[in-house]
Amino acid sequence: MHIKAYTETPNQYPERFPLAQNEVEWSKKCEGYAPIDFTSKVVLNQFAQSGQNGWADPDDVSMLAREIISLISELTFDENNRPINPMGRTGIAGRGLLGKWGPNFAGDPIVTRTNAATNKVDLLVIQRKDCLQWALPGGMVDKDEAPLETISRELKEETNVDLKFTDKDIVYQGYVDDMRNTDNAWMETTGAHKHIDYKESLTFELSANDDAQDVRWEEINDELFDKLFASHSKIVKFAVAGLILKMLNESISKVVSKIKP
Ligand code: RP5
Repeated sequence: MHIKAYTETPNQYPERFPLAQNEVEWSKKCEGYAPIDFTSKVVLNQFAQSGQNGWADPDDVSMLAREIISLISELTFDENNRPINPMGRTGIAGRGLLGKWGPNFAGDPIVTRTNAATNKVDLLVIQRKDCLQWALPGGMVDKDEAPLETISRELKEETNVDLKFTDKDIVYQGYVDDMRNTDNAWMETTGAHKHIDYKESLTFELSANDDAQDVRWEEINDELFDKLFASHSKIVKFAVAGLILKMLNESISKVVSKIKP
């Protein structure tokens, strides 16, 4: 846990409190654990400017006008009523670059195609402007927005691809090992998958916009898994497993239909 958070912390973050693997779980002892409390000025200014209507919570949790609920588990709170990261210690307290106390919800589209030229499965990826890493074209859930709406909106904004997603497309809901995570604020996402016909994919007019500086199809292989942002490889693996099962089922149905009684 916290592999990316620990090894790829954003530049503006203070150093994370050194933790051994067996000190991450809150139930395990961690002698003298004293993480620096850090919330970015960007986050504090956002609340100062926009109040409860902006994307950032007040720094004083007692002023929160909402309940803090996670997709993962029931949350526990510290002596100052701040939510505690259910996946364990991260070495930094506060919210870092994240606006919300507790889970910060995102939506991630996983769009794949079987490349007729290579016979391999490709994934639609963007290059993020903030860290230059290749990633799913996802983003934060806006106020009063359903995650499936976020997924379509972010896909359109970052790649110019227009697709609608339904509950049946959801392949992942849970924690994201994101470099911005802290002991009191972390990412949770919903990932939804669509496998597109190759000919249809050729009609897409790909264009990188918003938080993306590049967009392209990349073959799904170990090299891609090694470089994808945050937990995106794990989310794509769930989608690929579902795709393989679907293809297997279709092949079995074809064979069965040919068997004469
Ligand atoms: C990741 O950060 C999520 O999986 C999602 O892709 C992304 C949302 O953050 P922004 O792209 O809005 O920075 O944890």
